[in-house]
Amino acid sequence: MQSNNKNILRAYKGENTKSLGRSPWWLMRQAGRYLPEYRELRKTAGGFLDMVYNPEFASEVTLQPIRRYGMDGAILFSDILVIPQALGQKLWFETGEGPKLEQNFDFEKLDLSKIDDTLSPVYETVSKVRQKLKEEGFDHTVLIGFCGGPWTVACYMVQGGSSRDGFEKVKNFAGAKPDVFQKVLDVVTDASIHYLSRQIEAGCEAVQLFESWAGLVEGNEFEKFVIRPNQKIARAVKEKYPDIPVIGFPRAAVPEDLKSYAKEIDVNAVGLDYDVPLETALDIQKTGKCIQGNLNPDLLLAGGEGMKNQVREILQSLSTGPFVFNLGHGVIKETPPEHVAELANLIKSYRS
Ligand code: 1CP
Repeated sequence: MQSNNKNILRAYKGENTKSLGRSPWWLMRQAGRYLPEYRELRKTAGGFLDMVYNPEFASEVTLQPIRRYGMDGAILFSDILVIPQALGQKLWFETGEGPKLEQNFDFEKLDLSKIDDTLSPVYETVSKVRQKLKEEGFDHTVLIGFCGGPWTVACYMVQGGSSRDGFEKVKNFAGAKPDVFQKVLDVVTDASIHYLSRQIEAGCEAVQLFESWAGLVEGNEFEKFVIRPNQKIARAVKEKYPDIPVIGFPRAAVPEDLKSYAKEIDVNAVGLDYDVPLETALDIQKTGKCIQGNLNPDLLLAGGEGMKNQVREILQSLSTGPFVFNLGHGVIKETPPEHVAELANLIKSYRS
């Protein structure tokens, strides 16, 4: 099968679910700790980053959910924070605490020239995943590459890790040192363009920009910190690889900002979180863009009738236009794998 005939790519490019038979689907964080086989492999690999930079382990983990559930999209196993690490800021993961990045790093030292020294194992993972998908007969499954949105990546870089207070420190930093903050955004943007290009050259068939903290800014700041850098990345990718769909996921953006994001940025698809009002989703879909989303991960965790009802509601409302089923955010690690199996059956048996 020609890769550009795969249904999920047709949906990203604007075809209606009706002409595809059923909605294509995949789940953010589908490769991860809710799967026993992931936890098993993780024990052998050592740390999370040891897994990311080992193409054999990372390709296996990417394939694990596909072997169980046959999603239409396989998300590359990596992390958005490999970019700051490749640019020279130290990165590590502390058990139970999540990511940590070197504090008081001198952002003048960010160095774009050697990022592939760190990132080349990720490109090798991409080739391995494509090869395994082919060998194992997953002809309908596309490999989706990704990077973080520059605003989200910069939040972690300035904060030095996760935040419990909505990255207050980052907002203060951006206000006190606007030039330095802009430089961080610019370097991360350029690194992301390079990183996505290399992922595509190694075999990724679509790419997603994870702008998970988009909702922390609004209006002018949203324009400056989220729209502009995302637009620069989307445009550069489209210019070089016009056939590769670009998906933007500006999580928790307010409806007005979300609509501007969809209108101003050259993305094929917009990922929605579970709080987005249906009218906003339909307004965006009417402009010809594909919508991706947006089951609440808490409902997948709980399973049962609550999940079934919301899945049907989403499929009914959104599968009249170009649509790819996903969650509104990542799979929660306590989610029973059987609930994902049930979700797969619901999506595969639903006809719009
Ligand atoms: O095994 C473990 O303990 C590590 C948990 C883990 C995993 C499975 C982390 C640490 N990253 C990942 C993989 C990952 N991260 C993928 C590929 C696999 C898949 O999706 O199935 C992707 C696309 C990401 C993207 C990512 N990393 C985002 C954007 C999406 C989102 O969740 O909002 C963000 C914000 C990160 C940072 C990060 N990395 C890891 C954690 C726990 C976090 C979040 C920290 C926080 O909550 O602030």
